[in-house]
Amino acid sequence: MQKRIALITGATSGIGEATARLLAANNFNLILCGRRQDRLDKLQTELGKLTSTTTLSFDVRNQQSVANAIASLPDAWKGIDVLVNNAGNAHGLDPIQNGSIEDWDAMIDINVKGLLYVSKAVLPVMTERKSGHIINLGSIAGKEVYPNGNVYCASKFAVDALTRGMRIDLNAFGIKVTSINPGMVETEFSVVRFKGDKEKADLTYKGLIPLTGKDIADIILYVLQAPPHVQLADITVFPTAQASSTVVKRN
Ligand code: NDP
Ligand code: 8X3
Repeated sequence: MQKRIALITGATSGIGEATARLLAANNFNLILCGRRQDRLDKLQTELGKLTSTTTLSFDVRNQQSVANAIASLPDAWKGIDVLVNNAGNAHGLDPIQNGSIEDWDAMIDINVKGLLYVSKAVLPVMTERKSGHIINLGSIAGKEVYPNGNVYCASKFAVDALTRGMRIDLNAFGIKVTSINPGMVETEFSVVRFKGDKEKADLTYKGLIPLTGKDIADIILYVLQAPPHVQLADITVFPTAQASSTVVKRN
């Protein structure tokens, strides 16, 4: 079977990195993206033993960098079959009246505009070939608002709306669009949210078994291995200990 080309944003950590590892072992060639070139290099060295890989380092907030990076791909890499729009983070967890403008800008610019910029750069090849698959990392935060989640939730509600909009607009081109909406996944997510405070980050997962990046990667692989006529639209996944954003059973 011919290998498909998958471009993964946010491949330097967490869900994106786990997805890269799993897809490398399952018949995909990979375009690994992130800002931290050292991590991209390390991952490329590791996964290069399993499949063909290339790396692109850009900040999804910068539209010109996104467009330039994707345009710079050699011809052999231009036929992207799968786009995993995964890059994103929460910045802060504050009541709206105390929120930082810098955090708000980061979340809207990365989680919403960044996803749009990358999609805009990749879509021409998919619409031209009338095939492709876009997987957007949403969140339970895009389905329910929780205390102090305000702007992060808004950014993920936007991802939910964009996923639905993409599915409608790209229907005529035979392009599949899937959103995956996890609850708590232990990655660098909370360390970023709490600005490097690892102790505070660890409290998020205290007394429960959270999901791992690999759990989400398994779902992504399942979605990508569905037969051509099957389009998984929307998957919400929790750790067993979690029932909603706010209902969590801890030991
Ligand atoms: P991590 O912090 O572990 O990974 C985030 C990734 O996004 C990194 O690879 C980072 O790469 C990349 N990234 C962040 N900002 C930028 C930027 N400006 N430009 C380019 N890349 C960027 O978090 P997760 O793996 O948990 O998060 C991945 C996705 O899953 C996010 O969209 C998140 O919202 C979503 N999610 C996470 C959940 C969780 O509980 N962890 C639950 C639900 C959804 P680099 O810093 O090298 O640029
Ligand atoms: C990440 C999950 O619950 O912290 O999107 O919003 S949560």
